[in-house]
Amino acid sequence: MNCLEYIDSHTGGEPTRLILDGLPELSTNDPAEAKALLKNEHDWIRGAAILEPRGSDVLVGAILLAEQRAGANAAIIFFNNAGYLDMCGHGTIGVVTSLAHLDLVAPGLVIIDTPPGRIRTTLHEDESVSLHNVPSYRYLKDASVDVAGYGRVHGDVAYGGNWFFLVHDYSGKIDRESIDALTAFTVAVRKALGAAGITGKDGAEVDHIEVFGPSTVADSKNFVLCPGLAYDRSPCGTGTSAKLACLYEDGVLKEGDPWHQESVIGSIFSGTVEVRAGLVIPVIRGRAWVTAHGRMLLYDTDPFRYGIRS
Ligand code: PYC
Repeated sequence: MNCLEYIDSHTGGEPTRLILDGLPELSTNDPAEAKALLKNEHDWIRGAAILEPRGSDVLVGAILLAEQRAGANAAIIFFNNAGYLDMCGHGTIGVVTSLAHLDLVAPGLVIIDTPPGRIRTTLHEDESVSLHNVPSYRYLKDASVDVAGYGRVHGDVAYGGNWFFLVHDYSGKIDRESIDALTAFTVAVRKALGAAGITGKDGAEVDHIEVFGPSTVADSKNFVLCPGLAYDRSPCGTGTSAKLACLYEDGVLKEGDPWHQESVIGSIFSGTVEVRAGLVIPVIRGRAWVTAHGRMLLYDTDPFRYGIRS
């Protein structure tokens, strides 16, 4: 029987499951190499931890590698029900909060290595976490795509640690009552982007779709469709980073200006941009709470020990 030790948290309502122990030995502490190994040789961990019956489509998983490179506090690989993520903002906030709960890190600077690079985070005295994300940028400005049932839709393709399509012309409501309509629209947009061959850099799939509307408590309210069919309960750290990069490039936001992004369920991240050597580094701040710490048991006789796969 395999046994996976995990700790669960949520960041603004979006859950993160950090796998702490029970993992096979990986021959590397390089997160990009570890991600490829996990994907190609040990995908059973993702299935067991995230898919039903132990997980759900809403969960984002994170694997804490047994070893990290010099200068880092931890090395993390993120994944979800659809596959592996490059980076995850809410997940990073959840991971740092979980590591603090386990007394593995203290308030102050916490360095996390991820596949696209090293992330400098700060665990603040008020238990919120801020993270300096990977360099973020707009790749395509005002691209247009014909979306079946909705007509022509315009938006930016931007990178914030994952690839996003930031829709410009959604006029529906962004609230909890509209989640089915928002999901149907964003799924149709993603499908249309794929059919039209609109991608990120080097042909990367644009697998996150983000729509915006007015907020009464922040600068903007969003709905983010994640890879698969689940939506982000948080304002999405990488999605907010992609938005900040576009705002900066449009001259709407200057370096150091504050931005508050509300999620569809009302949780808020604050953010700003720093510019280093011409690169836009979004800084995202939010709060997570630990919700559980336990062990998943994978009996050899359980036909669904590695998840219910379609
Ligand atoms: O916060 O970056 C994020 C994120 C990506 C997918 C779900 N949350």
